[in-house]
Amino acid sequence: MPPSKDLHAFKKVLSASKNIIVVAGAGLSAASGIPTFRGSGGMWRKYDAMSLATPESFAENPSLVWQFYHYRRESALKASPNAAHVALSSFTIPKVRERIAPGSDFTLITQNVDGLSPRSNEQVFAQAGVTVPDTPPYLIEMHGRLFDIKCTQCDHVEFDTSSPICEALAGTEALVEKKELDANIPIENLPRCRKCGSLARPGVVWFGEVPHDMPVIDKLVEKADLCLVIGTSSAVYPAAGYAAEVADNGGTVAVFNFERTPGDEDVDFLFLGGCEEWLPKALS
Ligand code: BJW
Ligand code: ZN
Repeated sequence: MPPSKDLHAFKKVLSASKNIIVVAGAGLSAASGIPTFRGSGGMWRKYDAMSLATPESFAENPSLVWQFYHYRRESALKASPNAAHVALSSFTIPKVRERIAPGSDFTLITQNVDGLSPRSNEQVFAQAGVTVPDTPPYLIEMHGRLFDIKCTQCDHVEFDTSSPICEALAGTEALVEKKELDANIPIENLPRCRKCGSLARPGVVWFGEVPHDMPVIDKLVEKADLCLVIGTSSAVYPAAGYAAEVADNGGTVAVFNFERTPGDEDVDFLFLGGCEEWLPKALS
């Protein structure tokens, strides 16, 4: 049977679900003006992922990789959460969720590193005047954060939203836009660890590295009876495998995406279009 696009039927399933997870990707932030990775307009069309998003590429050319991430940091700082982030933040608040899916737990597992989900949470929770309990975790940034600066030697991590992150990178975002990355910034002028002075790197998870909070995520996926897959091409593992695992365990899967993605023919619900349009309707 093809996936249903019946929002009313989805809301009925949502209201009866107890362990709800969202697996989100770059499409969640697309309406905030942050480019996705794959597909038309995606960053990996313009840049080679393997020469920017691997530990090996950083070891070979930290200047080039830092320019790319400085550009990404500056874009994220200028962006604001969109209606999809806000709908998810609102759904995170227990007293809001109680009206929609009584007695349920909820966790947003995002692959995004742009900080828009935590910023949206801060704003929405403050506006509602609530503190949300930490158990279960309500937000997991499994691919790290653009604003974490991580030491290559002592592993010290510091959250730093300075703009620019260091003087040598100031203004180089224009070069990235023109695809004229300049690989010649001396290593001593790149971001350094505040603790030991060694070269620091962006605190994101590159290909070949283990995503954050894996044991916690594994338990959440195992328990989930509803999985919403939002704005991800489902091309990168382990996140790409979560929906199938929930389905194998008898749970329901709903995909929200602009376009068709691998495996979506087997899901229960498929809502094609912008998640910033769908989520405010689906989660209220
Ligand atoms: C909209 C929209 C709108 C647009 N509304 N929708 C086979 C099995 C298992 C693993 C592997 C395997 N083969 C290879 C691997 C390893 C590798 C991998 O998956 N490679 C693939 C290429 C095959 N994975 C890893 O290396 C991971 N680590 C790992 O596996 O460790 C081993 C281990 C795991 C667990 C336990 C123990 C050990 C690490 C992966 C790290 C990925 N890093 C990046 C860069 C992060 C830093 C940065 O941001 O620069 O993460 S790559 C990039 O892709 C980024 C993203 O988080 C990730 C996913 O992309 P996403 O979010 O799906 O974006 P897009 O652009 O692909 O899709 C956007 C979607 O939105 C599209 O579908 C649009 O249609 C849609 N859209 N507008 C709704 N308005
Ligand atoms: Zn250090």
